Amino acid sequence: MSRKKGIKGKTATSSTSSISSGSGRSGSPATSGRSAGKGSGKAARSAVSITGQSNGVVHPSRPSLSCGSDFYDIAFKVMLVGDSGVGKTCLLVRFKDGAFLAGSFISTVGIDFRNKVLDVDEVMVKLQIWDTAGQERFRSVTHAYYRDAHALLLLYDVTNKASFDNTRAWLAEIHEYAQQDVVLMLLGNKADTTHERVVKKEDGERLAKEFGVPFMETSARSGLNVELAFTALAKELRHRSTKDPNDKFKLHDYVNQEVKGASCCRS
Ligand SMILES: Nc1nc2c(ncn2[C@@H]2O[C@H](COP(=O)(O)OP(=O)(O)O)[C@@H](O)[C@H]2O)c(=O)[nH]1
Ligand SMILES: [Mg+2]
Repeated sequence: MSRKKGIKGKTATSSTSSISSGSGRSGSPATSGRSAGKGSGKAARSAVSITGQSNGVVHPSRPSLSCGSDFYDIAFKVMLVGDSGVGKTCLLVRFKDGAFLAGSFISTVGIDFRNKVLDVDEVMVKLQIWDTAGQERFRSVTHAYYRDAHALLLLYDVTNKASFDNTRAWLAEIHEYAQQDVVLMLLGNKADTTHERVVKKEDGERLAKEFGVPFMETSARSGLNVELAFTALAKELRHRSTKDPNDKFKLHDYVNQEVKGASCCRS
């Protein structure tokens, strides 16, 4: 296992599992196994000794690493991909800040990355979530973008059939450039819409089945399943990192169970 570095960031608390977060507009990720030598967080790095490296997962010695108000045990890079306008930036902002940003400003600008730390079974998991900052409009997302990703969220917009159809092209890119064991999930965003919807939930489910990936519909506007999508990724990454053969966590089962649970209780 490897060690990580601290994060620049400010404290933020969200409804369920997250405890802190930070954000950035530039620079390397705070941590990643492959890039353990680069990036920010020099202060924390110098204060904690490196214990080892494994599959891009960074493990500090206990107690948890601290840099400013951030504490975490392991860190991962998550990337958001999908056509321009599907809601990637809004999803990230909703997850990190609990807010919905309407309008065109956010879609033209985008952000680089945001950090958020989740408590997963008493392990503090830092997700460094990367947005594409607009490159996807020109299909110019660099291949290097995929390379260090531990997890990818592939989004389409349920009101935009082309964005749904284009998930195949995105998946081809992912298969070509991402790490083989990257954690992947398909999200049908803008599930809050009614009249504008053109992609049925069943279509998304069918496609996800064909891809062999977990699926859920989300809404950055209402918050539907946003926390769940990121928490599911964090759980999968955290369980993978333990390398415990008795660890029976299954991302598909977890997502199906949680999505079913949420819809059964909605009136
Ligand atoms: N109704 C609805 N609109 C959304 C949702 N998410 C994003 N949008 C809108 O879709 C547009 C594009 O969102 P943005 O996050 O910029 O997409 P990106 O290009 O994939 O980053 C903006 O006008 C958002 O307000 C959602 O969940 N529901
Ligand atoms: Mg964007």
